[in-house]
Amino acid sequence: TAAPEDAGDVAVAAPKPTPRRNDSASLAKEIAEKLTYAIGKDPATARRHDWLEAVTLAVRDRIVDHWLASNSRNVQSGAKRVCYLSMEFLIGRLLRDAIINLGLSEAVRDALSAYDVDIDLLETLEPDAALGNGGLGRLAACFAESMASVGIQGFGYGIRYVHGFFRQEIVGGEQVELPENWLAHGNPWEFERRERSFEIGFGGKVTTIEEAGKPPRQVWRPAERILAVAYDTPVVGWKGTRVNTLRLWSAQALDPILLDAFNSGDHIGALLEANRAQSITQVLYPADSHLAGQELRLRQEFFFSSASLQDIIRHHLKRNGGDLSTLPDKVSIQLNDTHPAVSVAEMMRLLVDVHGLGWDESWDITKRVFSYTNHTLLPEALETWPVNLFERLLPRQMQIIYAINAQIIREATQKGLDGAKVSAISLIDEGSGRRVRMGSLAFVGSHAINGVSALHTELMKKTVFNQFHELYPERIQNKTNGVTPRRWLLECNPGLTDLVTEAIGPGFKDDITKISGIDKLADDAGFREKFMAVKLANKQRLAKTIEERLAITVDPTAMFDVQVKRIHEYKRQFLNLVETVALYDQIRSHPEIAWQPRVKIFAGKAAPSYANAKQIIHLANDVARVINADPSVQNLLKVVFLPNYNVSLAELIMPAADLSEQISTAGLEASGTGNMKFALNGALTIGTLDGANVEMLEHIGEDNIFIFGLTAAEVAARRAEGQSGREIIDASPILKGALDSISHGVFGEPGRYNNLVDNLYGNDWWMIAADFEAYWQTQRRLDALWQDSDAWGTKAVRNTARMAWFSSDRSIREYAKDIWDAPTSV
Ligand code: NBX
Repeated sequence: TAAPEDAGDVAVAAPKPTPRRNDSASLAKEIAEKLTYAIGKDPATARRHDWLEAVTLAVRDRIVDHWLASNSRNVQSGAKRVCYLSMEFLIGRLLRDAIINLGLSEAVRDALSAYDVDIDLLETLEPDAALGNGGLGRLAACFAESMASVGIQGFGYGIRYVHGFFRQEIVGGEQVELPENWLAHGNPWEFERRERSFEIGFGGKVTTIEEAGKPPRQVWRPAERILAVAYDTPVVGWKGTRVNTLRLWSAQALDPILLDAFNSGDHIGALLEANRAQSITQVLYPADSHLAGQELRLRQEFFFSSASLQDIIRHHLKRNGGDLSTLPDKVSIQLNDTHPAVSVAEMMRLLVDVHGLGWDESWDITKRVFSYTNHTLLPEALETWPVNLFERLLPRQMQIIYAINAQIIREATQKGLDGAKVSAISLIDEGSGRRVRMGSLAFVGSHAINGVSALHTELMKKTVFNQFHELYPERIQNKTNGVTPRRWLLECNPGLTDLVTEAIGPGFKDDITKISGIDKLADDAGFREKFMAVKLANKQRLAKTIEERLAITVDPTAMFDVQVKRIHEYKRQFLNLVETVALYDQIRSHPEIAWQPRVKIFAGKAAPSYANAKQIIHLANDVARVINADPSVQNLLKVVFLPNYNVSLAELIMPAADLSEQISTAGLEASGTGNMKFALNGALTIGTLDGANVEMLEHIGEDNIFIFGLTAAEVAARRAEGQSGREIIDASPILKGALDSISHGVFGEPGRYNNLVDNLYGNDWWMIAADFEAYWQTQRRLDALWQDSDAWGTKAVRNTARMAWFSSDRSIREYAKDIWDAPTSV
């Protein structure tokens, strides 16, 4: 089906167009031309959306110049390709990212000012590409950008969801989920590649073919076949030196027309078939912490895995004289969590059944090609699929999984493992109905398995993958997460970027480690004042948004205390809310204390089926409503829940935070990446010794970060003892008072929050009662610090100065060196 991307079927020596020029006059002229000839609008009557599209198309032309150049460099260098397989790419808006990375900010601004059009305003009209749930999806987006920026031949593979992560509205204090429709006005960033499409099968039978003189072969004859069509989006790296490709697959009926003819007389039936095919890529599953378990989800996983592998193999065969034995030298495939783990079985099927390689050689190739990143230890989030569902949908892949399992168990028994240990490494969980363990499949099919922070990696070795680690001690390694400093500093915080440039020159934009140059300025009163003035301006900008969206007036000089992330019990927004209520009580009963004005800002989405998380959102809104209406605390405490948290809102919030809440129950947050974005933008962190907070402490220094609470080991010990929260609550009047007002109806009907509160009296699983006192005291230390604005400012500057290590460029270079063996700077 596929035509090669570098050689068309008509070879014409057409003149090469001259690359686009980057001066504002050329841009202005082209933007007007796009408006007229690509969009068909008269500049005199064009709407803002038309201008946005015209600017996007003009910028896109410049991207395409770099893209084609990168692609032909790829062909010439033959350097190793890194394929990042992820169900989610939470990329957000792309226009500003492209403009900054191409160095076009000034030129675009000037070009548009000639027409009296404001680029900042246009940028806000672009819809967010919300093809992800949270940290995992955003990490994939940061990594894609970093791969282009550090010069890796990177390929992102994922799904082109028609509907991304749902839009959240708050109605009567509660979350309401509405469909998201990012493609409603078309998507100028994507290029449909109809010629790049692959058949994907489901169901059917496996038959054994016996031919004289040949070993028997297995042939899978799927009952259902659909088409995966590629949509390519360019990924622009820093300075545009390299433009990589994000290839997202869309499901289509194999042949809608034929189908139509086949069903002649039954047009409706034929269209239903087409719809059924398309349904695979209609919507992103919005659950980030427990498995959806639906058949459609497994279909999505297989669909994009199979399409990506077929594409990778096709490309390799074309470039390498049809020799698959060299695949591991030329390609690395990173599995982003277990969502693409079925790839291990599908790769084996493609190598053995389709390309005729032997089993052992195929297994060796598979292990050398794949590596796998784990993002969670939460047992309820570990993916498993019922064997019977798997077998019905993917009969050949299930056979292969059994064969791999037999081989692994043989290896283990040879190494002397006994019964219980063997069942721990089995790919089939025999416990609660037979289920395929996707984490185990990903593990055995990979040469490297990584966690996303030092602590998380150590816990992986001790818990979920304990037995595997004993068997294969060299496989697990750590790769601490990072965030791209382009989006999370240069783009979202132009004020701070200009200030740093003025102070130490622009070199930190090319190499973020140079930002440590401002460390010595932390004690310079003049610099500190400018730094805090930038912060204040960012806070004013956020205050304006809060006023516009919620009609709540907040004082930009108050401490902005922020917790934004997915809503989850382990992330403990509830702990923050209990502290908020306690503070509210204390402010009213102790007017003699020098309370510091605070604005508590929350945002985040709950999985639609996660009742407790939805209760936490309800409580946040109830608490906000009551406190904001109480004149007795007016200037000292405000509470804000900003609806519909997404990448764009994060870009507004991160630069405006004074205090970053990273307060998960220790041992449960694999890494966190919001923690990094806040600190890079000069917020101080209040946090537990969890995930990457541990490493942030090492880099930022203990004087500049506020750590409290139980350690992961202490949490594990307490859980084992099954300690209840009752004693702690009864001994703490402040905590007890807050919990009483929450359950007795101060913030909504009495009893509404009984479930949340009763849990604390019971086994306090998330250690909210256990950590409350330490959290409360640490917050009061922060109150004291806030009064000393010089001391606060010094710490804020040091945070920005010392966060460079948490750049995703560093993470990606580590992956390239230790896991992929792929060159950088190509
Ligand atoms: O991945 C997150 C972790 O919770 C963070 O600690 C970590 O920083 C981040 C990047 O490594 N995990 C996450 O976001 N998971 C999901 O979004 C998810 C989505 C679908 C699903 C399971 C988890 N089925």
